[in-house]
Amino acid sequence: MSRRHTPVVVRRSVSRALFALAIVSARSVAGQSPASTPPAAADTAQDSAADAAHGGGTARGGALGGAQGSAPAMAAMAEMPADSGSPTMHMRAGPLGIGMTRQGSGTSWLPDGAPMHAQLIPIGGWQLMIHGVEFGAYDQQFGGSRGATQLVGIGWLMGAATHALGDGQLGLRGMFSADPWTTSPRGYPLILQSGEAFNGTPLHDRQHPHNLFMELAAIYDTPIAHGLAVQVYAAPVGEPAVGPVAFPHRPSAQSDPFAPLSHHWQDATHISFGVATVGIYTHDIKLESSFFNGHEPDQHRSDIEYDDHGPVLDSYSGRLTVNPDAGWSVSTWYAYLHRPEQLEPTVSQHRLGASVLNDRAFGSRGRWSSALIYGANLYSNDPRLSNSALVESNLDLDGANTVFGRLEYVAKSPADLFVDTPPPPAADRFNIGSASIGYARVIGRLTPYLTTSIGAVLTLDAIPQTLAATYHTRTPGGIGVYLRIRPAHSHGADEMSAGMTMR
Ligand SMILES: [Cu+2]
Repeated sequence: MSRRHTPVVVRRSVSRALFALAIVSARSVAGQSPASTPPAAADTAQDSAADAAHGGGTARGGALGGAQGSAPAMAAMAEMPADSGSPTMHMRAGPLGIGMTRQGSGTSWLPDGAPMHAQLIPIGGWQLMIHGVEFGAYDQQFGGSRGATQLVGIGWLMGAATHALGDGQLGLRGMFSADPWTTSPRGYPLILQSGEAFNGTPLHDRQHPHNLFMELAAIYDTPIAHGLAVQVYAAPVGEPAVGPVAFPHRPSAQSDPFAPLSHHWQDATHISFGVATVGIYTHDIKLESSFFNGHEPDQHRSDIEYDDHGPVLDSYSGRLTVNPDAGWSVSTWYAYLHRPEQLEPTVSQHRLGASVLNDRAFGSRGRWSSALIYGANLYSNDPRLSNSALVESNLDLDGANTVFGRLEYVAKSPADLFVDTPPPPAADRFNIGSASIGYARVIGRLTPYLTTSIGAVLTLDAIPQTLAATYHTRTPGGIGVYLRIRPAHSHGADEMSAGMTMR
C-alpha cells in the first residue's frame, strides 16, 4: 500500500498556524469592548454595515461590531432573540451584491434563500462566520453479518473570515471534522455504502470518516466589469468545482446524519488535497474551472496528503451554475479524476452530473429545502456509464419540527461492495435503491450559541437477488437516533430580501 508522505514539518506548522489563529481570534473577540459603545455609535455601525451590504462589498466592514451594549461581541449577538426579526446586524454581501447565504461548500452556490445556521463575529475589519454541526447518534445497520451497531459522532466545524481587499473581498476558510475519532478510523456503519479504503481493503457497508482538515482555503472575489466578477480559490485542502453542494453543507440534507449512498458518484471530491479554481460570474450565472489533486484521501485522516514536493494537480473540472432567483440553484459539471482510488491505481474516472436545488418558505415560520441530483462515473476500464440519482427534502414545518427524506438509486460494482462477481448472465453491477425518512425536533438551547435537536432516521434499501445471500435479505436498512448540536442563529431568505440583516 503506497502512502504519500507529508513532511512532518508541514503538518506541524499547519496545526501551529491554526492554533495561533484560534488564539488570536479568541483574543480579538474578547478584546473588543462594545460595552462602552454609546447607542449613537451603535446606530452608526448599523448604518455603515448596511452600506457594506448594499455597496457591492467595497465598503469596509469594520463597523459591524457593537450592535448591542453588552460585552463580547459574540455574547451580544447571542442575546438577540433568534426570531425577533429586528434588524440588528447585517451580513456582508460579496461583489455584485451576492449574499453570504448563497455560499455553499467550496465555491458552489446555494439558492440565496437557503437557511444558514451560523454565528457572525466581527473581529476588526474581518467578519468571522462560524458554522457547523455535530450529530451524536446511535447507528444500527441491518444486513446479516454486514450490519453493525455503533455510537457515533458525525460532524464538522467551519470558520470563514472575510475582509475587504482592493475592490473585492478576501476570504479565509478552515473546516474541520472530528469524525476519525468520533466514528472510528473506518468510519461509521452504513449498509451498502462504499468508497475509499482501509488497510488495503475497500471500505464497504461503512461511510469513511471525513478528514480532520476538510478545507483550508483562501478565496478572492473582485468585480472586473459592470455586473461581472471573478473568483480565485486556492486550497491546500478543499473542494474543486465538481458536483452539487456537498451533502454536509446541503440544506436538504441538514437533518440526516448519514451520507448518501451515491456520495462517490456525486460529491466525494469535496475533500481534495490541492485545489485551484477560477470562476467568472454575473449576479445569476457562474462558470468555473478547477485543477486539483484527484486522489481520494487515504486512511490517515489527520494529515495533508501531498507527495514530497507538494500537491499534484493531476485532475480537472468545469461547472456551470445558474441561480435564476432566490429560490433556485441549478448546476451541471464534468470532471476528470486521475486515478482517484488507492486500490485501483490504474483506473481514472470521468464524473459528470447535474443538480437542482430549491429553497422556499413554508407557512409563516417554516422552510422547505430540496435537491434533485444526477451523478455518473465513467471508469477508464469500463465503457458503461455508472449512474446515480438522488432526491432529498428537508421540510422545517414551523422552526421546531422537521420531516425529511431521501430517495436514491445507484449502480455499484462487486468491487465497490467487496463481493464476488456473480456468474453470467447475472449483471455485474448491482442496482441499489434506498429510501430514508426522518423526523427532527428542536429541544432547546445548549448555550446561548447552540441549538439542540433530537431526531431519528429510518432507511430501507432494495438490492438485487444476486446480493441477497451476502446481506441475508433483499431489503437491508438502518436506523439512526440522534442528538444534534449546531449554531443557534439561522440566516435565510427573509434577510436577503430585507437587505441581508441578521436576526
Ligand atoms: Cu465525504
